[in-house]
Amino acid sequence: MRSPTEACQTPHLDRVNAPSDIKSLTDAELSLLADEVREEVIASVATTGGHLGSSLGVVELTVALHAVFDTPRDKLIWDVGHQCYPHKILTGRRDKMHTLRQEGGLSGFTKRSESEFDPFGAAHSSTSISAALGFTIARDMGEAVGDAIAVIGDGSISAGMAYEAMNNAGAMGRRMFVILNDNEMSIAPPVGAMSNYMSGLSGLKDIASGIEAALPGPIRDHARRARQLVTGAHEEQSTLFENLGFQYIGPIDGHDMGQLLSVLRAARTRATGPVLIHCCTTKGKGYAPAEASHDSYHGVSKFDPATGIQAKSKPNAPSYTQIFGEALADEARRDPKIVGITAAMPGGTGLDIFAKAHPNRMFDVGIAEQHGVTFAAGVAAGGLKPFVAIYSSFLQRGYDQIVHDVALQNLPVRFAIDRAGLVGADGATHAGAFDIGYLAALPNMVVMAASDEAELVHMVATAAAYDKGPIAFRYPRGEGEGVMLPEKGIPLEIGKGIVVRQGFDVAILSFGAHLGESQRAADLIEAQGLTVTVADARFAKPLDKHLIDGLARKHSVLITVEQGAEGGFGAMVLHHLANAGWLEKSLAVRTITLPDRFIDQASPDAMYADAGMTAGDIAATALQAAQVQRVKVTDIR
Ligand SMILES: Cc1ncc(C[n+]2csc(CCOP(=O)(O)OP(=O)(O)O)c2C)c(N)n1
Repeated sequence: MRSPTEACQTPHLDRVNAPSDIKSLTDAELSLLADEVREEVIASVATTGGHLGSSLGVVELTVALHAVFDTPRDKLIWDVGHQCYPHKILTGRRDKMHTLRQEGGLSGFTKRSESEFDPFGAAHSSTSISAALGFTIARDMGEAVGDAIAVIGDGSISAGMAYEAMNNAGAMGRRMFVILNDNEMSIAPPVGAMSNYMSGLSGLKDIASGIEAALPGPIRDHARRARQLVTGAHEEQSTLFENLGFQYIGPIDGHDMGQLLSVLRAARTRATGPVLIHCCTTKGKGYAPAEASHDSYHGVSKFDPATGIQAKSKPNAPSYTQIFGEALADEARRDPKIVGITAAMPGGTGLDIFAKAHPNRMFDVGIAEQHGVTFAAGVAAGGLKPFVAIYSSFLQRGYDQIVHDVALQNLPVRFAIDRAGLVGADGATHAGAFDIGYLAALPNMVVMAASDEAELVHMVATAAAYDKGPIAFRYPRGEGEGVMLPEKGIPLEIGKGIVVRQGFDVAILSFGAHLGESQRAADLIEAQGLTVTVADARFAKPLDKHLIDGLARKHSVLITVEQGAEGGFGAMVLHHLANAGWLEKSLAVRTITLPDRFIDQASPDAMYADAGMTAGDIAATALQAAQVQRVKVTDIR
């Protein structure tokens, strides 16, 4: 297999098949290795797309960590894992980098099943310190584990979980390492008091006393001078991290191989308790288009390495995300009580559009979904109308807050749930699979799903108008169906679905954005001589029992369809059918859901095919249920 940079000279990288090979390089050669790794990252992400900026920022750090620590015995844990491309290149996956984020290829994050050098999988942020502490305990209780090193960004360390872990680790006092990768960026510019605090730290404190003696003089002196110049702070002034029980080392220049190696070697030799090394880096380092870009090329599509220009496919229709942002901004023009809340994802959720129109009514809480949900509960209790826009998979973080702070108190928080269903290249960690089930289980909650972008506009209006309690609406990643958009959203009747196609034999009851696929399935079924009713349920809670009873009464087959896991909409419908006595009659019922397994990355279409949710799959299921034996399932698929 031709490596993407075969044309470039990579003499040092060519010698590295595993981190053990790095140990034989001199310090000067390690710098050259880092340069080659950087070129390799640029060349390979140019062909696949991915998290470029974050990976470029940690090239030197990755080389230095592998040079000093003894992986895989030592456990190197990358928070989020989106910056791990240099790590993948150095840990035996170089020749597979061209498959990154593609079907059957390397994951875009760390993944235990992919490599022994990925001791802990990730993709959701702020888990690394907890996991590292867990490995530390395993080591101290005699397992074959070395040191644990968590590498966490300044954005990710803003989340509560990171502080829960440091609180615990600091009190335990066991030897472990946290590398704070401070590039002063999250996806968007980081927000919050902690972010300000860390910026202030640049220069505040120098080398922790136990380790100081092991460092070369110039580094010690440089840090001390920086501290005094910048802050005038006293020698004995402590950082927050020290108050939490960590030895604080830094700040150091995360692109200076000499500094990195000295500090890491000293820390590894001397540390007796938890150590935090504050490492300053530049997101997108070493690639001019990334360094110059407003988002440091956090996530890119394929691009031309010479110019940095990304290949953007021309969308046929605006994205659901954009439609949501515009619809909410429009509602908010008429309703001054509406506010928007995001957890560090203003661009990803479309709330940047809302913020442009209503800058004082948008709140970015940082990567803090739990806090964001309870904050919204407070905002609602205070009399406003909060719209919390969070991806389905990240909302999982805020679940107890949804139960305890929102649903139990019946507070009218509006949940805009983006990235519902399978999402493509980000894979299983980002799949919006569970929200229907986990929300529909809750008393007081209203749960809607948009079947197209016009429905989304109406659901935004419905949520704005609905004040009786919490309400959620889900919609998928990517572009809409291309339907005409209404001038203005009209609130839907709560708990009412609609029939969009009338037949007599088979009924397909779709919840959400698989309505188009359901229609295509109906075409396939009708080609076999049966007629099909297709209904858009709109609501998983409250269920439109009248609609369901009507479908059950008039058809011999009822199929539910949803872009979510078992235990969601289909389960809600089955509860009703069972309790209403329909299952004792001659009705064949089937539920089309995501299967009970995690689905690896591919294109969304390929992932839905893997899930058994294509129009052909739905039609085959319906025909089998209708006992149309003459049709072979394989024919129709
Ligand atoms: C729980 C959770 N919420 C949101 C995200 C989306 N997300 C991915 S990376 C990122 C920013 C991380 O910033 P930082 O830790 O500073 O790393 P950098 O990309 O700057 O290197 C965010 C918000 C996530 N992965 N997990």
